[in-house]
Parts: sequence; C-alpha cells; structure tokens
Amino acid sequence: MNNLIPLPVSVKPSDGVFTLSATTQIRVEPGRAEIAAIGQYLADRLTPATGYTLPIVTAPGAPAPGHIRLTTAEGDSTLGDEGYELTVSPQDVTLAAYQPAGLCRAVQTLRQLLPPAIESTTRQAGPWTIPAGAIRDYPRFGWRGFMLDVARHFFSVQTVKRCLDLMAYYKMNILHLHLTDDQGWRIAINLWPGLAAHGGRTEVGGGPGGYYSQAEYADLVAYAQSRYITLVPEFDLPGHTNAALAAYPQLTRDEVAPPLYTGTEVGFSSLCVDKDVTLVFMDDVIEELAALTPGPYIHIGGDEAAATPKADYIRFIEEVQAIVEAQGKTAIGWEEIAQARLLPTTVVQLWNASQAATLASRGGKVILSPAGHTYLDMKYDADTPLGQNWAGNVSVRAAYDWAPEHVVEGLAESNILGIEAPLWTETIQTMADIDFMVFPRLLGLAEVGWSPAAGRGWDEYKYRLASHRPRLEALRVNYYPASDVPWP
Ligand code: NGO
Repeated sequence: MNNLIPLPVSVKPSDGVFTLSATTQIRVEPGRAEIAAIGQYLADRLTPATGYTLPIVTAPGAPAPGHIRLTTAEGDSTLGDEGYELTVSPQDVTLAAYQPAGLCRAVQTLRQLLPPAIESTTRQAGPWTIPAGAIRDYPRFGWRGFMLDVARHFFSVQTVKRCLDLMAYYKMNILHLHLTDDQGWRIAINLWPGLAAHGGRTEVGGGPGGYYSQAEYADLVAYAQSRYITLVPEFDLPGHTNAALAAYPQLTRDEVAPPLYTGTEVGFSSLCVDKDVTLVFMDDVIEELAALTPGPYIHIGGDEAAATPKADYIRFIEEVQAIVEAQGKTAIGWEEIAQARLLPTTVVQLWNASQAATLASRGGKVILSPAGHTYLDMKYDADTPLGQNWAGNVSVRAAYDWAPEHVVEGLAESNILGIEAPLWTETIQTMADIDFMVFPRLLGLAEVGWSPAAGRGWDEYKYRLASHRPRLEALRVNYYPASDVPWP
C-alpha cells in the first residue's frame, strides 16, 4: 500500500491479502449502467494478464464471497465527486464513492495495489494479491491536466487514446488539446472546410500533418468521458494562426494568403481583428467547437500575439470571451489575456508568470503551468536528445518538487483551479517521443495536483516513483530512466 502514485490522503494497512481468482465477481448496484461500465472497464484491465474474464454481476442479494463491489449508494459525499473509499479484506474488496468519477479513481488505486505484472498485455503467472487495508482519498485540486500540442506535429486518435489511458492510471482528469497553431489546423470545421483541408496539410519539418474529423473528435470526447477525463479544445488566436490565414486570406489584413508554415518561430501571424468577417469566423468556429464539447471550457489561446497591435488584442479577447460565454461555455486563455478586462468566470492559464500581479489581484480562477516545473517539452538535462530549454531544464525532481501555492505571490489557494503539464511538440514526432518526455515526469505532476501538500516530499517520493518502473514497463511506456531516480 506504500507505492501508490498519487499518494492518497489516508492509508490504513491491515492484515492479510485478497486474492483475485477466476471466480471473482465484480458486483455493481442494479439499474446503474454507468457503474456497470466502470466495472467492465476494471474487468477489461484485469483480463490480459490474469486470463480471467471477471463477470459483472448486478443481481441483488447477498454477494458471494470473493467479490469486488462498486457502490455509489454507500459513497461519502464529503469526499467530493472524485473522492472514494477503498476497503480490502481477505474476503472482499469494496470501492465506494459518492459519484461514478470517484469509482473510476478508486479503480486506478486498485490496479496499483495489484502486482505490476497486472498491466502486462500477455498472460502472467500471478498470484494476484491485493494487500488488505482501508484508503480514504480525494484530490487537492479539481484540475489535473495534461496538454498535447497536436498542431506542431499531428498525432493519431490511437495515440491520443493511449495518452488518456495513461493519464487515467495516475488520476489526471483534464486533457487539453492544442488544436490549432501556425503549423497546422487539426479539427474539421464544417462551415470553413479549408481550415483542416488546407491548413492541416503539413506540420513542423514538412511532414504530412493531418486533422481529426468531427466524428473522430467526438470519439475522443467519449473515450475521455469513459475515464472521467474532460477534453478541453484550444483554438489559439489571434496570433499562432498562420494555418488558418493560409486557408482563408480574407482573415488577413492584406488578403494575401501566406504559405503554409513548417518552422518553429512564433509571434509573426495574426488574424485581422477589426474586420467583420473575423468575428463571423470566430462565431462559427466557436459554435462548432462548443457543440462538440460536453465539458464546460473552450480555450481561446491568446499567447504571444506579437503581430497584433495591443489595443486590438485587448478588444478582441474581450469579444471572444463573450462569444464563448454566449455558447454557454467558460473561456480559458494563456496568461497574456489578463491584459484585457476579463469576465469574472474567465480562467487564466499561467505559463511564464508575465501577469502575476494581475492574477493575484483579479480574483478569478487560475491554472498553473509554470514552464520551469510543468513544461514537458523542456529537456531533462543538457544531454536530452529531444525538447527545448528556453525555460531551463526540467528534471524529474523539478517537475515534482514545487508548491502550487507559491507560484504567484498573493494568489489565494481557492483561486487555483489546479495544475497542467503541457507537451509542446516542436521536437516531438512519435508516440515513443511523447512517452520519453512525459514519463516519468507526469507521475510527479499528477501527485502535485492530487495529494495533500503536507506529507509529500521528494526524498520519499523518489523511491515510490522508482517502484513504478515495472508498471511503466508492463504498460510498454518508453520512459526516460532519469539519473535522479533510484531505479531498482
Ligand atoms: C510557449 C508558446 C508555445 C511554444 C512553447 C514551447 C506558450 C503558452 N506559448 O508556451 O507556442 O510551443 O512555449 O515551450
């Protein structure tokens, strides 16, 4: 019970073990299809390594001994939507949560209590023991995010689903997709088909690029939902828009289409924000994105708009947040948007702390992505073959050993929505590259977002992280074997 990541709020070990067997049943309350689906998700995770097909049993009546039970009827509401209690005795296992999301988090804890070989895709010997004890657990922050930049390099639906699976294992709950940038537009917009058809045709380095159809995107949303992860789409504007301008030159000032862009410099493109057509464009795109988004947020970018005059930039951000609001969604933008008059509900995502004083005094919600701790595109050290280093190196320790409450002086903890780790992909081309930069840093960031500040520390964490090595290997993750971790 000592090797869980993120560290739970409370763990009380007791004597004995529960042993999973071919006759173990997964019991769920009758008439709750959503809970049965979580039970099936658990069963599906356990089948490859054990060879057992554990039945989901919904019949009422006294459960047979040797069961795993999922219940919301007995959940403790004071633990919140993602909180849960997990009780393991030699006879049975109970996962209790107030909401289904909490059961999904409890399932991840249960997986981590089994031997690492449980994550293998091929049948292993077992025995499949779970140590007895009681865990009570809930997250510190409601936003524990990972961002994938699919604009600089494009990544398939399969790759994104794999990211979702691995995020879920560490209880992260937000996937922010950076869908548009100078180098590519990655989502089909029906009213402006050239955005994806032309603007999605390439990527950094001149590769083939690509984009998601709306059906593919909807499939990703549903897949994320089944793991209780919210997808947050980002449409970056008014800068970072070369791909859109190449497709629709009427959105530029001089109406001349720029060529598609495959470099990595930033800050040269801008929508022409004082044209009527630009607002029509914004309305159309945000309406289609909102229709694809059951979650409450639309990210409007707003970073590094060096080619937009400042007064235009401010007016434009104010107009766009109103468009998002009119679609019933909450706008999020990178920290530069704090220069505008924001709605109280608009969320600001810090990355470079350029607006720290405004964030502290404004009173609205903030997502913390300080580059020196959370940017997964930064090199681990000078020898890392991938990545950048404009924010310095981000070692495994640097990604773990920081305190969200100390990032912005004067920012109330109640205004910290949570933390997010972005993977920008200027230098990232394959799934193996993603793994290498994300793991093992994501585990530490997941813990920074979930676990209480008191009680966690690098000197203990580094051993717990090291114990996850066989899990990452069974999950076939191409993690970076950092030298600051005492690997077994
Ligand atoms: C910056 C920039 C991105 C880069 C990234 C690289 C933000 C918010 N804007 O972060 O365009 O890809 O750095 O680290």
